Amino acid sequence: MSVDIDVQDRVEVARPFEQLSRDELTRAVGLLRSGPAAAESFRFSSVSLREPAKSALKSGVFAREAEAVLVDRATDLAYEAVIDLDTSTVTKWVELPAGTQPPIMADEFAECEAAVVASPLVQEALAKRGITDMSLVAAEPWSIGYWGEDQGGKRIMRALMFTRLEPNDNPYAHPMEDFTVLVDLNKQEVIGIEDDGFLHVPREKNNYHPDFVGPARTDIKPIEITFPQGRNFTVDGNHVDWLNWSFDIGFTPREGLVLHQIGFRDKGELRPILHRASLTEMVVPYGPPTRSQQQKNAFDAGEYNFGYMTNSLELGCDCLGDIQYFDANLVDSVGKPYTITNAICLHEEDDGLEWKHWDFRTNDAQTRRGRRLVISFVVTVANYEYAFYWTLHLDGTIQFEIKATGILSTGGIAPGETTKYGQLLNTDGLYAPIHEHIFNARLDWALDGEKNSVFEVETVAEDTDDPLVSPFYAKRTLLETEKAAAREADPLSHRWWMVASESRTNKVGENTAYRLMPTDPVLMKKKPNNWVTKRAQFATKTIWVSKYEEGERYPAGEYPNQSARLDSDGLPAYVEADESIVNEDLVMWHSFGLNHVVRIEDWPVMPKQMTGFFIEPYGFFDENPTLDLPADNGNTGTNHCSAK
Ligand code: ABN
Ligand code: CU
Repeated sequence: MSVDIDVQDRVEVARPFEQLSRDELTRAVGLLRSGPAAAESFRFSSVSLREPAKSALKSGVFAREAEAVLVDRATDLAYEAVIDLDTSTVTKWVELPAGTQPPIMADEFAECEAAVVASPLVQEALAKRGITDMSLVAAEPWSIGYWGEDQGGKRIMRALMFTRLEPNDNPYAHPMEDFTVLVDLNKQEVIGIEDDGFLHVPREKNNYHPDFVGPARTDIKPIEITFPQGRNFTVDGNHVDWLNWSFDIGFTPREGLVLHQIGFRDKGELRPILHRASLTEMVVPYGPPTRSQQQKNAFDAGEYNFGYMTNSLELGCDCLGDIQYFDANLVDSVGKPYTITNAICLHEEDDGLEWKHWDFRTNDAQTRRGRRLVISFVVTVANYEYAFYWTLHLDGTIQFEIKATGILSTGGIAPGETTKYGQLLNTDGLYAPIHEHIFNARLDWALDGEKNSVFEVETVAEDTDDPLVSPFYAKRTLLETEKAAAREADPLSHRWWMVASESRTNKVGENTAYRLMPTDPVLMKKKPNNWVTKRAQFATKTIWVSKYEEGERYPAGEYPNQSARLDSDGLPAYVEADESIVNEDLVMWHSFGLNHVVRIEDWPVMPKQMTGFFIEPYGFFDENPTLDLPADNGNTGTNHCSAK
């Protein structure tokens, strides 16, 4: 089904990246239901805004479109659709190759768990472990990945098994090691039990909940953050202006929060920095050699859709201060729109010291405090929470930070044994396996214009035998092609990457630039021939740079779920043509994260572990752009930070 539409029919939409309203979602689903997806067997993996192409954005005229991904449970086939909301037409309806598995739907999680606990085979295996109360059993559906064997087009998950000792007990304290259950999601039935016969289930209670840990301390006094003269930011729909910064907020089922058209107002001129910035993927490989630990690997964005796992945030809990929230509109698997209220939190914070100098000769001290704007959201992926923070600083720095918290994914060993592959959590055979969280952020640059180039910069010493003179300098290497730009970090040479404009120079004649500082450069620890590594090629390099192509959106490809090899999609495919990236429209992909060598302190709930990166101006401005900060820090007239 394809319809030609005259471009003149288009209405100009003021906000190109504003997510679909519930009404628009209802219309998109309705058009599919009254068209190609009429059969009840169709499930909606996602329906969301189809972002206008860059070419259309430039013309200022673009359609309001929805894109949808569906699964037909009757045939195991998946479909992609595009719906033109201006003309109320389904303009694309494409059957995907057999075996393509769209991300797991939130409803499938619950359906999978229900099928597992209802299975007599499972109940029999549980009885061998002394577990008979099914209401206490927790089956946790994990993507099955790919291990060299095709699943014949079936949509399958593997449930890890846990139990609770009472209804609000922590199931992760009671894992059943090497006992897993395979479920056909489209048929909602158990198709296999993998029971390696390890029967010990750790039974010590370990819980973080106040019902278990007892009274909270009472010695903490309140903190309040107020803006007595009003906020420093303004919000118009999904557009935000804050001091020098300007950007649009978007939200997709796959990525959750997306920032669009990030620019900095420099002496009155709005200068573009990033066309689009988002966290696009994460993979979690596990270290222990046992079957069920090796089988664990999750592409949390591509297989589960971060947007669907987004929390509704609470004032004073997730964010503190004068908060602006944004809701997220999604559809459930039968296409019914729903809203996650307060899905995104935006607020301003004090940023500590911005700069200072005390002139000891004159006894003049100048001190300026910084501010930062934080735009955040939090997802829960079964056991884990990830809180994602984009932070804009007054000096032009953009920081991305992730707090990993929640509950460890645990394993069981025989009581009294130890393992080098993880951290014992108690003496009843409970341990937490070593694993990695390797994230990938997609940075679609527009630095002072569409055309940019990338340089690698390292601090190098010149060869010399002279004990008195040993020069060193920052060496720049232009990365000329896509393959040459797949690079690893080297913290000892202080290696980082600089994105330079090709159309603008600063006051000393250098091309204006920003730099990516890879502060947490972990890479895939599994060997190259392992299936997880093959499927998560993005996690084998710290940065990748691809020439912008519409549709190149996700580092592990459009459909990583159950996908065999992802080198036909995702980053390996995006750079395969090895195109020139000099003076081009560029996308940078940064892999970073945590090697989670678990601590006993990470249990029973993990105090935040941080990871992230910075992008900083590097010759973008002609001088420190915060010289104009007031010495009174906004408290009119006090000037108390300018003192003799
Ligand atoms: N947090 C790991 C995970 C991912 C997907 C499903 C279950 C658990
Ligand atoms: Cu972890």
